[in-house]
Amino acid sequence: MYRHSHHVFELLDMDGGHTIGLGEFKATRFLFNIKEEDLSRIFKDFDISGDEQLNYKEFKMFTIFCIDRQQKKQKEKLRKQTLAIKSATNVGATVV
Ligand SMILES: [Ca+2]
Repeated sequence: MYRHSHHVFELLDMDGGHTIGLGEFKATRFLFNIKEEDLSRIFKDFDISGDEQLNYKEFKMFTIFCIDRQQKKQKEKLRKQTLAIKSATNVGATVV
C-alpha cells in the first residue's frame, strides 16, 4: 500500500488540484477502515500546513500512519490466534 500511495493520492484527487480536500479524503475511509467520526480529526492532524487540504507529502504521512495501525492490528490478531492454538493444544494434551 505504501508503495502505491502516490497512485491512491491521484485516485482521490478527483479535481486534479494536487491536494485532497476533506470531501475527497472521505473516500479513504473505505480504503483504510476509518470510522466516520474520526475522519475530520485525522484529516486535521495530518493537515500540517493548516490549509484544509492534504498535499501529497501530508497524505503520505497519513498512509504511513494507517499502514502502521493496520500492522499493529494484524500482529495483535496473530498473537491472539497463537494463544488460542496454544490453549487448544494444551486442552488436547490433557485429554490424552
Ligand atoms: Ca495542507
